Amino acid sequence: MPPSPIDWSTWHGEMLATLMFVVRDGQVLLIEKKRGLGAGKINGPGGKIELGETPLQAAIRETEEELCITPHAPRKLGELWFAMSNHPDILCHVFRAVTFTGTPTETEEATPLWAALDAIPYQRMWADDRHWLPMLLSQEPFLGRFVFDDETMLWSDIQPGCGWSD
Ligand code: 8DG
Repeated sequence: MPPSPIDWSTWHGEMLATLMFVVRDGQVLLIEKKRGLGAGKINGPGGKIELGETPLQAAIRETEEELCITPHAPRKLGELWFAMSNHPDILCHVFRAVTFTGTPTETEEATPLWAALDAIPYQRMWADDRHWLPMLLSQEPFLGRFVFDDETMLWSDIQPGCGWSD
């Protein structure tokens, strides 16, 4: 990978967002996203952090809104820093949970989809996901930084994280 086109020391996320991955019985709960950034792709539930919310609160709310389930005791395992060409830059907090209440249900925003941990549909996901989702699934903290031109990943770097607080 060439040197970063971005000076990350002065970078900041203009939009703050979350992702939530529920892992149970050898499967991970994903969504087919129906609208917003990344519509048509497969992802974890998530979205923008609203004013006054913590990342953890936002991650739980978005999962409730998109899938009608409440994840329990999610643990933050990563941050994703996205420098984007055609969208405000995004700082995304990534959580993992192993229990939840409710039944994953299709909503206007998302269709639920359980994927086996050895058959994750990376070809239908954002290009960076194959680089960090395995770390999240095996509970290794990470910091991923990415430069995108539209939906093309131009640069990427993943570092092991030092452990995150929520
Ligand atoms: P909402 O807050 O109104 O529910 O949704 P929104 O305004 O449509 O926000 P959003 O489009 O859902 O926010 C973008 C979501 O996509 C957010 O959860 C972060 C996530 N996301 C990116 N880039 C990437 C990526 O490269 N990989 C993955 N897995 N997720 C990404 O923005």
